[in-house]
Amino acid sequence: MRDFEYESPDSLDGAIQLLNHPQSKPLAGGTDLIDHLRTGRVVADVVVDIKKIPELNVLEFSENGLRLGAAVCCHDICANADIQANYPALKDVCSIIGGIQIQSRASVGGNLCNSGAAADSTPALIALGGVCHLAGPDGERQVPVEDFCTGPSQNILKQGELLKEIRFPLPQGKSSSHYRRFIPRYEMDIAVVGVGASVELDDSGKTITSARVGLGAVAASPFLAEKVNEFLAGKEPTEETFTEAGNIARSLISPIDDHRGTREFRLHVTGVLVKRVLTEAATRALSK
Ligand SMILES: Cc1cc2nc3c(=O)[nH]c(=O)nc-3n(C[C@@H](O)[C@@H](O)[C@H](O)COP(=O)(O)OP(=O)(O)OC[C@H]3O[C@@H](n4cnc5c(N)ncnc54)[C@H](O)[C@@H]3O)c2cc1C
Repeated sequence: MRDFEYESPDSLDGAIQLLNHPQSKPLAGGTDLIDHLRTGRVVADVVVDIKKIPELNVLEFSENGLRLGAAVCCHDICANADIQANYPALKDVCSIIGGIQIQSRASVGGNLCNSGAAADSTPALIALGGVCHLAGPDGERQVPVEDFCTGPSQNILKQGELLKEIRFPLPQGKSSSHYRRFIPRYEMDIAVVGVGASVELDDSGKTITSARVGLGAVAASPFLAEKVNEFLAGKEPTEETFTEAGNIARSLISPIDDHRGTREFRLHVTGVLVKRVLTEAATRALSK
């Protein structure tokens, strides 16, 4: 591994100043970055540890929704009772990223900023309506999670800019969410398909008021399946509805062939997973 300077600022402004250096990189849990530095995929003269910055460690639930600091690790997310009750898709995803050691370091912010096509958290963040709050030399800006990734390992972050936190709206009424992926092994593998969904039902539980489906590993970046969302609004939460939602999802994806699965396999699995994830999200919502 090439030598680099290690900095560990305790303020957001301090980190932004250090990151204005063209060969600098933020380090959260380091579960992607250290490997990329070691293998030369990423080259940095300065590595800026962001774990000590208070704004990036916020984990706050209120009537305004959830504020999730970009550096909060998966383990702390899983252990949070408000997240378990109100944003179960977030718990679903954080409990399957790596094992306990990885979850104790890895952040959802890092997972999103690494911007892998098969990153597990991104479809769940999209389904939950997450909004990225970015901070950089030119000030702060906000962007929905579905507009953050622009291609494999690419995103909208500018030099010196950090993902500060992700905010999620407060779930309304009878609503819930779920994330599930297909992997060839039971654990510790990369998603062949990943699906996140949130579903809101009316008071009777017989009509879907709104739904959001995020799809991962089936296109260059995870994306919001808007046609599926449009189809679901106003429908009954039945097996037929969710089967058709899966069929529509199939028509939106552009999967690749690789050693984990063929294009045809991914097309098939996407339909199956969309149906199962929506069914589970609706079942959870009905129990509210
Ligand atoms: C054994 C193992 C198993 C894994 N299993 C899974 C899995 O099942 N599913 C899955 O999706 N991933 C998996 N991963 C990858 C997962 O651990 C990472 O994607 C992790 O979530 C990244 O978070 P981090 O805090 O470690 O980020 P880091 O590695 O510190 O950073 C990742 C990238 O994001 C940038 N970055 C980090 N934070 C910010 C920020 N706030 N603002 C701007 N840029 C930032 C860094 O510069 C770097 O480019 C696994 C990794 C390992 C080693």
